[in-house]
Amino acid sequence: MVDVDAALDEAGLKNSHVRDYVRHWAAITGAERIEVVSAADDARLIEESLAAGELWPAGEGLYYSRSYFKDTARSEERTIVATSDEADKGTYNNWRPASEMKPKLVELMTGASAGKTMYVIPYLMSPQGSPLEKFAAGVELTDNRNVVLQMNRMARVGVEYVNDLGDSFVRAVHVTGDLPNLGQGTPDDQRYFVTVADERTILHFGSSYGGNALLGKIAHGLRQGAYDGWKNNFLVEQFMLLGITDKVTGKKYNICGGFPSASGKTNLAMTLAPDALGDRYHVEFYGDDIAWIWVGDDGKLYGFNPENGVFGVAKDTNEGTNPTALDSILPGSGAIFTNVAYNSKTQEVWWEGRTKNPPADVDGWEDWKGSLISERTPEQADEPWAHPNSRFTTTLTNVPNVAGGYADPAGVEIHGIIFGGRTRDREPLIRAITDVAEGVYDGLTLGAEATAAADGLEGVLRYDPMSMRPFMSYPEADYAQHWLNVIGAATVKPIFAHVNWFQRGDDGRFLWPGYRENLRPLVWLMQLKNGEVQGVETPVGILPSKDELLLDGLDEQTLADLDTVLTIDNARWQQEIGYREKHLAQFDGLPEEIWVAHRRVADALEASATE
Ligand code: GTP
Ligand code: SPV
Ligand code: MN
Repeated sequence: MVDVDAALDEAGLKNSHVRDYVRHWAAITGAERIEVVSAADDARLIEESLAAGELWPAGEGLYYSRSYFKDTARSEERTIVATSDEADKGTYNNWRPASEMKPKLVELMTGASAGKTMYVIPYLMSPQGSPLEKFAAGVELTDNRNVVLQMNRMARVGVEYVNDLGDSFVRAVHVTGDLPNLGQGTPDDQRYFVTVADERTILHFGSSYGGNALLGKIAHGLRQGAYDGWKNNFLVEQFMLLGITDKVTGKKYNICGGFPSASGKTNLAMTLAPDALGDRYHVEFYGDDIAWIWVGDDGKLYGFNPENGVFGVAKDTNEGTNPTALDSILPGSGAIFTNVAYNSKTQEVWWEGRTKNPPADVDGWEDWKGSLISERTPEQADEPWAHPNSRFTTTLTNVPNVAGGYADPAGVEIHGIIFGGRTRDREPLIRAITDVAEGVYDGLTLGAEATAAADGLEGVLRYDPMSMRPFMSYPEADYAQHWLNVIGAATVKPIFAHVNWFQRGDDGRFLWPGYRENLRPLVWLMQLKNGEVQGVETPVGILPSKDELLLDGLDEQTLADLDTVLTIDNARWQQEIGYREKHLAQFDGLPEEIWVAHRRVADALEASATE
């Protein structure tokens, strides 16, 4: 038997509850060695990973890794939220009884780390000293060194975060499993990604990538966090968080918001002011994927980013779309690239959209699976070099426009909450909503277009309430009520808005240039909140009039397309109302206030159609 106590003593891990937990799982998983890690171990672990061939150099202080090709960062169909109360069963949380799932996971994990090191990662998913800190501490146990390196970048890691906490930490156990033999995506899939929410225990088996393996981020930072928030009066959301400073007035506004995965949270949070507005506005980055939000003693709404790093989508990241992201992964940053293309001779990395065309000289280039590009058959010529969900991992301190106060335990005041999907028609550039119930209703009916034909009908959304569908941990009706309660308790209310950067013309082109230009509608929203502009009332919210948007520097085509992106297609909206009704009807016991908001919007659309 491995000497757990010796390893814990050596690391100064004194919390007896943590020690019992490590001992318990060391016995189950059968790990051969125990190693407690802290952020200070990163350089040594990097060297070990390079020597072991788990990581490759990708320039000075930059690293490259590959996940097993059948592994996925997230697997909704294998993800379960378990509790001991069937009333916790919702539409999207794949609820199962804890009594059924725990023995299953123990069985899968038994002996599954034999011969491996079990790393003990004490972590914190919040700035230190925050009022929500007691919900943010956890200890991940993992048998995978790369997971440690990822956690070191994405969370605050060290024994100091858990030594004085007693029993209030999340138990997060990750066992990789025998990746080539897990039947990923087949009828005998062996994987399970379980959050036992009422026991604050996370048990993930069968992956070593992304949210399936870095348990601080998604499993704790979102699923467990949301469940804890429900019971303790705060909100936990898949939201980006940014600050906009008006350099002329000196006023600062903070906006958070949810966009379904891969719909542009990272891009928006890292955005720079467009050149024409750069003298007036400055944008600061707080977070790109998660926000924890609460009402302070002064009645204002506050939020922080619980993460310490960015796990960003590589695809389409370039000087035009996201120069900030490129600056955050420069040599010396310690960034890790996963599943992009790699040149084993020059140690360069590349992904689709990094440059218009892939490198012309394919010598040394390997695709994300490690196959040489030069050996591709003509049929393989069109396959992407990088996986579409390839990512870069870098710490917040590397993000050039990270806000000075990003780690402030007091958080920042939230002035606006936005929702944004991917919709090729109907959704205007921005529509503001001042009523809280209508704002919550709008979040609940957020969605992104079904992409694959099999996913659904043209024009029908895959609804993704508040962008939390894959992370929902309790029933949607309770979730809606919880939102009404928390925001209702704020004496200074945020303004809501729905945004859409993805409307397309008949020829398929994007009608709005997006990216840096997205600052323009956000500035308008804050001006509306301040009463500096009036906007135009419509049945679905207040839209900017054309002359209210700051238009300096936009091209002719964009100016012409504004007529489309700033109008409401009433017939299309009425059709959408029908789809929404079915969507909301899935949630038993939805608060009446949400239905009232829905009917108010539906009636207003009908009235304006017959005007
Ligand atoms: P997760 O990390 O998966 O939660 O996703 P995310 O919401 O952070 O997504 P991300 O920012 O990585 O989304 C990237 C995708 O959205 C890329 O394909 C971008 O090119 C595209 N995108 C982002 N902003 C815009 C925009 O303003 N306009 C257009 N047309 N595309 C955009
Ligand atoms: C997402 O898929 O929304 C992510 C990446 O942010 S992962 O952590 O892998 O879930
Ligand atoms: Mn995400």
